Amino acid sequence: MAEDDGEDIVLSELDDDDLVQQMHDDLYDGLKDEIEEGVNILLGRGWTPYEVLTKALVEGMRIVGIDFRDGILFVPEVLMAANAMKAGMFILRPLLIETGAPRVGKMVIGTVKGDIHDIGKNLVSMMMEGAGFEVIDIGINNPVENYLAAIEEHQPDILGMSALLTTTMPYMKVVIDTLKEKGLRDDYIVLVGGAPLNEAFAENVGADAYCRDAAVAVETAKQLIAERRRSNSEAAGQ
Ligand code: B12
Repeated sequence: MAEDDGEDIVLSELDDDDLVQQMHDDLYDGLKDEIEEGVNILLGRGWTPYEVLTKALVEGMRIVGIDFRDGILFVPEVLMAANAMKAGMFILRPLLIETGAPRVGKMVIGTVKGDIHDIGKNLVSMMMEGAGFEVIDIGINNPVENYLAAIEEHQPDILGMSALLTTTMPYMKVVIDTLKEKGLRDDYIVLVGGAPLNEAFAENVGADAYCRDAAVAVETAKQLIAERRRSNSEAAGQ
């Protein structure tokens, strides 16, 4: 995006604001090494992993998304940006997770059939792990059978589904309806997310909640698990 005037930019010499700005440009240009370097510099300056994630990476990806939508960027460029973003997330992941918190619950998460977007899902996984959840990530392009196999094997508290396409989001209903048919729906808290979704959609497909971002996902997960445990113990006490 931003043209430099031929001179090499030394990232470590930029102040925080300029560095974050430069990282948005570097993410846009799919410069993986520069993103890794920028992440490390900000961490070295005392930024929290969460701040680096949201202000440098997620915000940069938001800008990429706008130009993709407007036909200024195309799939190959967005893939490069996504790779750079993932490289940054790779550095942050262990730092976000290293809370030593006791496991507060378990989640199985995956992107639905036909959909290969996974950055948002990965972010949710990281933030949930950081909040003390055990997360089993079953990846992308999951047919209903994969969700069923994973919940049977791992017995999670939460099933999370991600979709970024208007053509794939209806598949969430297929999964939830299958759970209902098998009498399993009430055994799990079902959370759904992805840019094209909203609360009305979540209600419509029979999910427990829609979460607009990873931070909301953590809060919602904690709240719904607490509610569920409370009502289970009340039921047991009666
Ligand atoms: C990166 C990207 C790609 C990359 C994906 C790389 C990857 N590994 O993920 C590539 C280049 C492969 C790609 C391909 C395509 N893409 Co694309 N892509 C995007 C883009 C620019 C960014 C998505 C992203 O990563 N956002 C950043 C993350 C952090 O945000 P997020 O995903 O929304 O996740 C957050 C929340 O939604 C929520 N959340 C997400 N999942 C979940 C799950 C749970 C359980 C919870 C609780 C919360 C939650 O929390 C997350 C973190 O805060 C979006 C634009 C956009 N604005 O979304 C288009 C976009 C989604 N893509 C689009 C399209 C059309 C496509 C293609 C069809 C293009 C093509 N012609 O081939 C293909 C489809 C491939 C497929 N079958 O899936 C359209 C969809 C339009 C529509 N109405 O359906 C969009 C909206 C762009 C646009 N405006 O045109 N894409």
